[in-house]
Amino acid sequence: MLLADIQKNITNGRKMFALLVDPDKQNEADLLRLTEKINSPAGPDIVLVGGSLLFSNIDATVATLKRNTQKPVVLFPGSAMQVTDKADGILLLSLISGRNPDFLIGQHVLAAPALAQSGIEVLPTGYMLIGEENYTSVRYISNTMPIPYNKTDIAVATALAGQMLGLKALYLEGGSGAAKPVSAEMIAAVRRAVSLPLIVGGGLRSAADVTTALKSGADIVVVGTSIERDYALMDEIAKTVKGLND
Ligand code: 1GP
Repeated sequence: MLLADIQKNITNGRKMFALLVDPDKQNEADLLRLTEKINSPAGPDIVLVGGSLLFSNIDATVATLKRNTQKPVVLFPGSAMQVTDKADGILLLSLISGRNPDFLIGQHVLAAPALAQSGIEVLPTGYMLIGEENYTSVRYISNTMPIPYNKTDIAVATALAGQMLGLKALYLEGGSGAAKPVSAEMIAAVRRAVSLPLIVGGGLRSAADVTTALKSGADIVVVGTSIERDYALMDEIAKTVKGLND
């Protein structure tokens, strides 16, 4: 139970770490090496799978992960094509920072019949793209303008609207491989404004970045690119999150 577990952790003051696996960046051998680390005591709490644009088959990646770990494997889809019933759940992302109807509701309509049949847990998530300094893949593919990096008031109003619309979680996205993560100020302001579980990712490269995001009010941090480059960073980040929880 993804949402129930997240809410329980929040109630207990326990922060979470999600590893993002991009199926294009990990071959079968990489995935097996990665799952050893995922299963270690210093592994992540959740494994997210997805990307803005995929060349490889998400189904195969999820199947390999599910065969090799007990950790929840959750879809983080770039489009309706990235759906498989092999996962434990899905962040059903509505790109509420943008004004592209396809990513607000269109892709969801396409995915809904398969999701209804799959029985996997659906977590309706308000997805907010933040930043203005570089063109990330998600910005190009979604054809939306992100909320400017320093416009905290717009981020707060967007988060509030997402909560009022009944979404169950919010994701502040700096963009995969972003030069700088979402600012501590913006995370803290959104945290003060809404009570929903708050996920923060994009451009988190170190234990220090993760600590800043969590201390500012994130409930879950997502790290992908930096761990793809250096698997050892996973231990460091997991230990940091654990240290904050002890
Ligand atoms: C991207 O938030 C995730 O959608 C993770 O970002 O790849 O920069 O860690 P990174």
